[in-house]
Amino acid sequence: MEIEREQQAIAFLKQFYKETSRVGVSERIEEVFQEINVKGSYTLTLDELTYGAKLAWRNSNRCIGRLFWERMHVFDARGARTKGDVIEALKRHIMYATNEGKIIPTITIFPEGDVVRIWNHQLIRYAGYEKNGSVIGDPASLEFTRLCEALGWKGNGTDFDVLPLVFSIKGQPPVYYPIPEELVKEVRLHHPTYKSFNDLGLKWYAVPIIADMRLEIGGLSFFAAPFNGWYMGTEIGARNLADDFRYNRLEQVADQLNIERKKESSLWRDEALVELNRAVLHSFQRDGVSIVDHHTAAKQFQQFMKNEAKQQREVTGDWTWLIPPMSPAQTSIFHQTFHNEIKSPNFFYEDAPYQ
Ligand code: HEM
Ligand code: NRG
Repeated sequence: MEIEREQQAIAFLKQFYKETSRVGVSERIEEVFQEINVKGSYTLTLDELTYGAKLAWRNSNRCIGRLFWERMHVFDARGARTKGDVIEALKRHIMYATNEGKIIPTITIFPEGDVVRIWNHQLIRYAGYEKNGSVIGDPASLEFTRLCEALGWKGNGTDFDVLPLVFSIKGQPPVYYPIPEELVKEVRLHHPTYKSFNDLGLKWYAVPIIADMRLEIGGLSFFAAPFNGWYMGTEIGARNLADDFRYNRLEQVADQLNIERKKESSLWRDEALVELNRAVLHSFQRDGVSIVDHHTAAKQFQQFMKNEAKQQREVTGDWTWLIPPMSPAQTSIFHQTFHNEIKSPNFFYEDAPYQ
């Protein structure tokens, strides 16, 4: 265990010193060895932690947004000990990252190990309720919503109830904390030309903040390290609101826009998808909330690959996730192949602390 940690520490420190043109890596490695021998673990400097988090993003094979990997704000919350500390750090993250719509890619890193666990999938997400056979809200949140209710939380029962923050500190029961409304930016969906679209009453939250992945840097694990960028429009318009196992709103969109849906071959689904996705991009832009369309995102990813090639680094990728869910063959990503090797630092799935 310690040998492996030492190896990973060495590999990370070498990469960090090389890529940031620092001198003195052997001294730093010696220092880390000493620390591991005495304490069984070691502490990253703030510079190492910051660069390591950025590398974890750069190595995220499924992420199309990696062009901006060097531009992420890192909050060091390794000193968080109490419930109050955790709540303050999470609120600060939401506020700072939202930035009144001009979203700032941000990560907050809690103490090493699993002392703090965040139970939410994303810090901001909508609840889902089963009500005599049908679902209100987000079906993806059914189980987590029941858990929140078991902890004592009660939602309003709408399609868009923001779930509370839920986390635990080792040795203590989980706590929930409703996010103050003024911290949660949302965008009501309007269509640029079809005014009747507004009557669908759709909206989505501004900032996706993944909170349930483990950050690994130099053999150390940070189980609580929520991170965010901004949305790519299709995540909302082609998946969250469209999937039949999510909000499943394509039929309603088609009906509202008088798109005839008698025959599959009329491609009414595709037409409704396009209009829904136009509405998503238009509405975020209208409200000054950062968002990227999938064509632009694919071009940015191409630029990322070019930058990496220039640094003589291989870009690893997971093609099945990188291609957008709309018109994938219209992006260059579709016509390429990627080596799906998992490098470290990186983000990893973990079993939920509940179940
Ligand atoms: C996945 C876009 C920032 C790490 C994704 C996906 C998209 C995306 C479209 C696929 C999601 C899905 O299909 O569910 C973007 C955009 C960003 C951004 C537009 C804007 C800056 C970030 C940041 C990080 C990150 C800041 C981490 C520091 C990841 C990871 C995944 C992912 C780990 C895979 C998630 C999973 O396996 O469930 N990203 N991303 N991304 N992104 Fe990014
Ligand atoms: N598809 C999910 C979010 C996954 C991550 N996407 C990002 N990440 N854009 C959804 O809620 O639709 N990011 O860090 O910006």
